[in-house]
Amino acid sequence: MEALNTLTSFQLTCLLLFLSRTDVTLTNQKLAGITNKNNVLSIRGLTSINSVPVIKNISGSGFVTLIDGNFSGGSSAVSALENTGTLYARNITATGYQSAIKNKGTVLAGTTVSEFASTSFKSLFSSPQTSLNLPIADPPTFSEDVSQWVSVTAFGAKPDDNNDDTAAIQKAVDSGKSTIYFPTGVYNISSTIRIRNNVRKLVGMESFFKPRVDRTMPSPAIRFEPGNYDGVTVERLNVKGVWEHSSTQTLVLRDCAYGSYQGTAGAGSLFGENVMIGKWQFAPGQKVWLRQLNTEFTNATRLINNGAKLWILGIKTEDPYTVIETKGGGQTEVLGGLLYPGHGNVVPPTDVAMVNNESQVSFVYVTAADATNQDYTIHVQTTKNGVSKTLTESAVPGRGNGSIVLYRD
Ligand SMILES: [Ca+2]
Repeated sequence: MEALNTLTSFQLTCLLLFLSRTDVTLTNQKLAGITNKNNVLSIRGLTSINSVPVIKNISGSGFVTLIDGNFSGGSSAVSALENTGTLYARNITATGYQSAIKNKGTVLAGTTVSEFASTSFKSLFSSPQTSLNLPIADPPTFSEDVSQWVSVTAFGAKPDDNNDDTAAIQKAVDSGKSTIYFPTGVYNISSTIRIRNNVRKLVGMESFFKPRVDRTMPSPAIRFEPGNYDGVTVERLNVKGVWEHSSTQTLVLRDCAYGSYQGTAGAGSLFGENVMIGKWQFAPGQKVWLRQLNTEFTNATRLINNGAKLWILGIKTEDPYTVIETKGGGQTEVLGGLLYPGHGNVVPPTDVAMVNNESQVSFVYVTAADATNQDYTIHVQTTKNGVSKTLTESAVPGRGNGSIVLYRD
């Protein structure tokens, strides 16, 4: 649990252009737990002990996605959530307040909310006007004695010297220790690093895997192979290459960046938390939970969900191209986020933000655009039983030059 009660509402307003958090507790605020003006918040697991409103979403461009809220101590003179912009809320309980939600000046009766959207879901086919509500899981946690940690430098790896570290890193991986750590700096690799045997955790310190100067990165750069534990966790490691998930183990990527992720057939569950990876491909049957996802640095479709169950809390993009293609009977649920397809440039009108090919999706997101031609013209293209339909920009509410998209099919 994380307490934000030392931040004023003003500070929060300044901090959050795009934020997705889980398990936040707010107590004893004076005016509001969170005041949001224009920004995009995606929150799961918000606890509040306050008499004042928990969230004031005070501008037309403000966009709040909130699931699993438990609010107590409320004043009967106010509602817990005061919305002027766009609000999507699910599974909310408010105790003491006059109601859970006051929407655009109207007090909505009830102190519990199973699902509320201030603007209706769109569908191109006959579908319920709700999110998919996919099951949510949290990454595995474990504690480990420091005696099980070892540095790659103990096996001869040396950061920042432009000499190859592949053999030394592989020796550390195969040493029998379960946590392998990488003191800060750049490690040069020339062939795939195979994560296997007794490894349970890789800990970087914003450390990089890169090829030597004037060499090319091996592919994959890092491969997660079958090992002794149910899961492998990677923290604060930057890999400028392919991350290949080739085991049934659960993989957790936390505060990692660069490259692309590839889940191979039979790959285990994947968790991503605050990860900046541009391209992702998930395998049939995979279960994927991504929170605070930033997909920069790509010039093609960003996420390809081929028959997996993909859940995202808070996505952010820059530049055009398709954001998510869902196919093979996959399921994709996006809960909150900011797409910025123009990034100062014209977006090709043929680009489709979300492609749904004979699969199931629900999306809750907004776009930001600096000019009218810098948004997606086509937000969703859904094909069902061979019939394709599109949801265009003109069919959804505006957000300045951008769009507000709630969609289900
Ligand atoms: Ca080196």
